[in-house]
Amino acid sequence: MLNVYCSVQVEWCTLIANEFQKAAGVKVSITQKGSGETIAQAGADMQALVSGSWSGIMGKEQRFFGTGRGLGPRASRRGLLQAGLAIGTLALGPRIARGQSGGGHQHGQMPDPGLIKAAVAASDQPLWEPEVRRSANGVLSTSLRCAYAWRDIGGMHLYLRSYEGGVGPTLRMKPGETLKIRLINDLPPNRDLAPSNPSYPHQLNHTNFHFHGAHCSPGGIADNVMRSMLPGRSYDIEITLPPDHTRGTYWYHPHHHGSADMQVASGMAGAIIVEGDFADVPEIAQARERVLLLSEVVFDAYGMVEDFGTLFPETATRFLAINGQRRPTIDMRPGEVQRWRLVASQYQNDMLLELDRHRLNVIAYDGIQLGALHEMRQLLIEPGQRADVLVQAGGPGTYELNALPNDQGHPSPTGPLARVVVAGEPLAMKLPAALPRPPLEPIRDSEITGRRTLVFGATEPQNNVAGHWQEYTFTVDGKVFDPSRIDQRVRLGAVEEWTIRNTHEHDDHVFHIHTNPFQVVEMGGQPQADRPWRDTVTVPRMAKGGSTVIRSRFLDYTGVFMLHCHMMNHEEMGMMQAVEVYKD
Ligand SMILES: [Cu+2]
Repeated sequence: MLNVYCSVQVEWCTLIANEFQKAAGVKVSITQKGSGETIAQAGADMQALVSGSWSGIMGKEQRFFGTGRGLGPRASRRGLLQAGLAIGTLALGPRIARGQSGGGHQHGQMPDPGLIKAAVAASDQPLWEPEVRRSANGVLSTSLRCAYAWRDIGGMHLYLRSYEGGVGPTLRMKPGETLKIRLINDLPPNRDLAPSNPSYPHQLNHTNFHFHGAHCSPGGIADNVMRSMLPGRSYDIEITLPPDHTRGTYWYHPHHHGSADMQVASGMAGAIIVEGDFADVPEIAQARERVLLLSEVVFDAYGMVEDFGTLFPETATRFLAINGQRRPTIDMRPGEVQRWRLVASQYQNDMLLELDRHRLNVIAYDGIQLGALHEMRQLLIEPGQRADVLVQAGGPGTYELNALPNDQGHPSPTGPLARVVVAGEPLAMKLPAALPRPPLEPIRDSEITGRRTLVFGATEPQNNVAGHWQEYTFTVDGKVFDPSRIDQRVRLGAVEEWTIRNTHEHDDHVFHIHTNPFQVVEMGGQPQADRPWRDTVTVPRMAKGGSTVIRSRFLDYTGVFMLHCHMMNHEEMGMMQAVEVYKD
């Protein structure tokens, strides 16, 4: 009797079991047990079988093939090899072609067991968009499983920490509704039990959940990034948006200090759409929507992300991707207008976007509607930001969406992101002539109740190019992050103007604060004519003016939340502060 322990991916287990029954001539029983690790181990075992380096089933007890008595006389190596090959062939199902591994909840589709070097084209596959999960009766109730998964990205076969086996699902909800998530942390135990230095990456399998850009409670089981969600356990998250919440494109990602950077760099991110913006603008309401999560793909020689050195050098990016695909194709009809929800889920660097012979017409930044179309030839998008753009297709042809050379103190990564293929019958669509009034009132001088200055700074190694991450320090107000310290105390109801200075000669930084959006008043000494509302903004290096001035209303929510640089290498090394909004 062969006992096969199986996680939620029952189809895969049944397949293996049947093949083994045939090949080895033993009875097989399936037990629902285990996790993504088990499946991954099975994948590794099968890979070893196929390559001929496999050394025995008995040693794998309690992993995938638990056996009480061994396999019996007919379990020949050749039989097992045939079984492995058969499974390997069968496993090249549709999910592989979409660059996604098996998500546990999607039955009826063949998961990617990680057996065979990807039979997936490295690029030029039709754009894949994440699964959509919607609210019903005022609640979006779902689960999110964090686990390792095999992923085929851009011709590379990678083994990464993931949500639901790949790019996180897109969550769609409305203002006033509640997001309820059961977060299942199926990552393996941490290798380190305690951090040697809280501002060095540590405990990479701890996680939590951050709703980036949400105006909501930062405490309790809401958008609380001080929570630790331990491997092997499950947690409830409950986030209620106020009825007047801004409507637009938001996103989620882990925010546990010590592991957030490694997890986001592995692709743990998903979009959240707060629905209902531009409902009365037919040109936008009729446009086909695309969710595009931008990312910088990094991995080590094992196809994994396990060491901070894999992501820290400024040249770490291997290539760029959208929704876990390298240079996918986006189909459009001539004249068609599409709405692209761009989410800058890349962990570290800026991207300067340009679509060959097309304009990117911005209608919202960071989930907050603009009052007029911003027509851009090139669009700079920084880690954490979002931009909703309308794209109107020109004549038939193929057009490249590229990340162009950009100087952020060091060169931003460049390369192809997608190809837009325009073909078929023309569509008579047009861009809106005007946009409705934006949702948030500008903050007037007379509203300001206080001012403060923050300083983003860094120390660098003598030889920057050869420098290792251990030689750097990233600080706010001269200190690295300390979770036991409150750095900024703000009275509930305050309306403040903050000057964020950047004393770092080498890099622009990216200021992000939780819970409340802000208006950008000045950047690099230049007054901002339209004073855009954002939740993430650049703070230029000294040579470019060295400061950004913002205004924010600290209304509705008390509690502790974070401000930090959204270049996540910097955040992880300490460029973060805790803010407490208190009630008198
Ligand atoms: Cu930074």
